[in-house]
Amino acid sequence: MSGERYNPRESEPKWQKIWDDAKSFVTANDDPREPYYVLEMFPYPSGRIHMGHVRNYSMGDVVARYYRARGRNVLHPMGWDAFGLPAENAAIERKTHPGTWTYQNIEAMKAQLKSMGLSIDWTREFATCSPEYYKHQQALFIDMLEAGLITRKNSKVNWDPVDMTVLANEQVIDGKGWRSGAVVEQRELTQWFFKISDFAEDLLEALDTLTEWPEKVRTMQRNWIGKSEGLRLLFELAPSDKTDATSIEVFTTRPDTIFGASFIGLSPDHPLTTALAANNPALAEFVAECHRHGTATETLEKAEKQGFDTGLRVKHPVIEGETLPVYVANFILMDYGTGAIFGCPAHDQRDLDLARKYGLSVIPVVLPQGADPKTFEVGNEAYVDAGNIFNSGFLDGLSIDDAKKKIAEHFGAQTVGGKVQGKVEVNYRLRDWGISRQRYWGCPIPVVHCEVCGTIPVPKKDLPVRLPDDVTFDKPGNALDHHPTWKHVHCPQCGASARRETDTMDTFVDSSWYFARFTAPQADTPTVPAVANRWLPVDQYIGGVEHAILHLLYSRFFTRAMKATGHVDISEPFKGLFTQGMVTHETYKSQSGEWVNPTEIVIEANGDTRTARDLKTGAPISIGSVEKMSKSKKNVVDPDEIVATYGADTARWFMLSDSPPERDVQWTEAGVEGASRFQQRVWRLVNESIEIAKQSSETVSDDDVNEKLALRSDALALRRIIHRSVHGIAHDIEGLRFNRAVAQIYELTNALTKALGSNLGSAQRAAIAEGVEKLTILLSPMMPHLAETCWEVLGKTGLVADARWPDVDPALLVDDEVTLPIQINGKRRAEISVAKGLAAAEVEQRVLSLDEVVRILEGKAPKKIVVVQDRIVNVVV
Ligand code: ANZ
Ligand code: ZN
Repeated sequence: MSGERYNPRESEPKWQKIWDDAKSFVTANDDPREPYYVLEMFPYPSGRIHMGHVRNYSMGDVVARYYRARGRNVLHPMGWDAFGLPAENAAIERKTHPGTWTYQNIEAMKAQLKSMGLSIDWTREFATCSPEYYKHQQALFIDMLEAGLITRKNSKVNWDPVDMTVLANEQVIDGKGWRSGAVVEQRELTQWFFKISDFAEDLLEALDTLTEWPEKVRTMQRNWIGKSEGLRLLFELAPSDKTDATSIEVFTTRPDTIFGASFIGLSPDHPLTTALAANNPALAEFVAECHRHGTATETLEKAEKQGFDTGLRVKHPVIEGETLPVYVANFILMDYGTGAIFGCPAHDQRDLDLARKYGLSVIPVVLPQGADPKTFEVGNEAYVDAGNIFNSGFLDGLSIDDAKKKIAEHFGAQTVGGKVQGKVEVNYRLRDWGISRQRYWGCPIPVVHCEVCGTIPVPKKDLPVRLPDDVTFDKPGNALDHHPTWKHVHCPQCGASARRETDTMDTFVDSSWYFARFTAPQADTPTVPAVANRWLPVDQYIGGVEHAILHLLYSRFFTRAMKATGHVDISEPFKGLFTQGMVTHETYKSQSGEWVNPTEIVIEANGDTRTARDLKTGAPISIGSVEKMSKSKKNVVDPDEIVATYGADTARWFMLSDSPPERDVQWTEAGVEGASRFQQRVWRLVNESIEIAKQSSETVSDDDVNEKLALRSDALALRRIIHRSVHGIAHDIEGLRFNRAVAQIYELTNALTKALGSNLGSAQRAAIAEGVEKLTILLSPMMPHLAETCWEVLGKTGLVADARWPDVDPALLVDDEVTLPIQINGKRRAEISVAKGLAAAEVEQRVLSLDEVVRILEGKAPKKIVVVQDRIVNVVV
């Protein structure tokens, strides 16, 4: 055996089957041990796993296996985020059912995940597209509807008139549908909304309690919720024949800049705009043009600022006798604040862009520290930072904050048209979550529209509202709506003919509570609250930072909504969050500029320069930059091929070893080969230690090893390394510093390899036996298959997957060596380094064998030796 190379292709499937048969990773809810819940963001079943998945799941698996070894009852489930548009598109292309495509992909990807040897409890697996799952989601919807957490309201949507569907903001590109290329229209549709904005303050405040989340994610959520405090102000309209309105109400967070106001801006959807446009075709055309460009905040931010002068004017509220023009501007949203602003170009970039375009005045009123008030000007960049107020009458000289207070008091004492001015208002950027999608492949919204009774939830006993199987995708739009019979039902309340809701839920709903369902995936209620409360919150959630905002915020909202409806008793779903970096790879291009896959080339290294050639033709290939693996750049590596070539353990090891987990990791051939060589090194080490291990290991307990070793300092030194590794690796895994844990395993392996040799004393043999056994356990979270094989050849009983994490002898962690001066007859003659706390007898013995001491003693025995522990050695001759 010992001469043979380790063969992962043989060993990996073998252990996977043994784990399966032994139900090693099946978790019982009634296990009395302390629970630990680790979860990786579940995948969308696109068809194949990619290296990003390999990295994500390797990390989660290390955590899961580690906490199992620590004696925790670990929940580590897996499922499929299985609804969504790609399945419908595939169905259209391949003329199959979206479900067929989805379940085929699940099967393929599950086989891939299994080949990675992940310690997953597959008995808890589910796909969100199965009626067994979405039936409970429908029940949750009904509970939330009854609890007032859901509303139905009109809302503007991006409508693609060719595909006949609503588009998400991200699907509108330059005002056109991403698939059809058709000019997108704005339509008012009645849609279902989750009232997430009711929770804005709570979602914001509770971020402070999420101390195990990355700060950057908390910041992103804070910004998304976007709390701002400001004032509502009324601007009195100068009399005009164009409108009967007497004032315009604006929302501002910067009332301190009021002396710098140079216009009033209205949203294209402001009621006053609509009223004016009715009699003004040019304005109507301007509004229509704004609508064509979509209302996504990002789109608006990027779009060129456009305005339309309505000809109306308002009175300046603080400058006697002055008036300001009223513009309609494309960047003002109707659903924020009041849908109207006062523009202060000097201190707001959007206002400045508009002012420059239409020649409006730009009056700076905030003076940067140290700037000269006589010469300070604003060019094409608004000044948005701190300073003192100037050009502002009674506000001059104040800081921004003091000016805000003063102007609020000033307005608070005024009325315009009978209304008190200056109402303090808190606003949130967070909007209610619109979940209606006009798509087939999603969770049906369980309501019925009855002309008599209105909108009636489907009775729970009738759930699930199943998707019909006999659908066609030959027409654009929603296949549910086209279905000849599905939507025609009787009203659950009065029995009259009624219409089923044909919208389905946003797929983000599916992923907003799956972590709770995993705790009792077969229950006939959405959760079993007692069980869910025991497992939740998830101790460690791991996934991509691309989900930092929506998915995590929706899940946080949903957990609160589930609490309000009695399904869980917690508010925060994820106690610890970790966002891993991406997997990158070099890019390659042919002479003609086409991307080339890494498998189609050979690389030659010549000193520091590397060149690439086409594997088949020998044509030169240029080596490009390192980028995130993506199909479009062809710089992807297929996990299946890696597993087939090197084995899963090697792939896992490399993914964990090369970079800190929050950073990007670059996949390289050299790196994966290094990981593979390390695997063989461990294997050789273990094989060479088999005899030693078998002789000593079973009889060695920590206590008697210490005794036996007391006299053998290199054995002791090795034991220190072993115990420090056990301790340090645990610490690094708990802190998710996998690359550092890996580095320590390298060190331990080196130390053990070095210790092997001939003429080993019994203490050394015991230490090596101990070290190899512990190394196997330390290795098992990362290279679980290799670890099992080592465990087996070492003659250990059971599975290493069930082995306890080794105990640490704290005495062995005190690593410091001390250097003791040696005085002979009161004169310092030599020194010796020994482990701190080393027994006097051992120190004495080692001192007496030192060359210098031997020389001075000239063969005589000393009269006396005094060892002051850790301080000094006095020898009297
Ligand atoms: C005057 C002003 C002067 C403003 C200045 C800013 C800078 P936050 O902080 O994000 O809440 N605003 C108000 N309602 C708006 C709407 N519906 N659409 C677009 N912009 C709107 O932003 C509040 C500021 O954004 C408000 O303060 C208002 O412009 C603008 F030097 O008022 B400000
Ligand atoms: Zn009815």
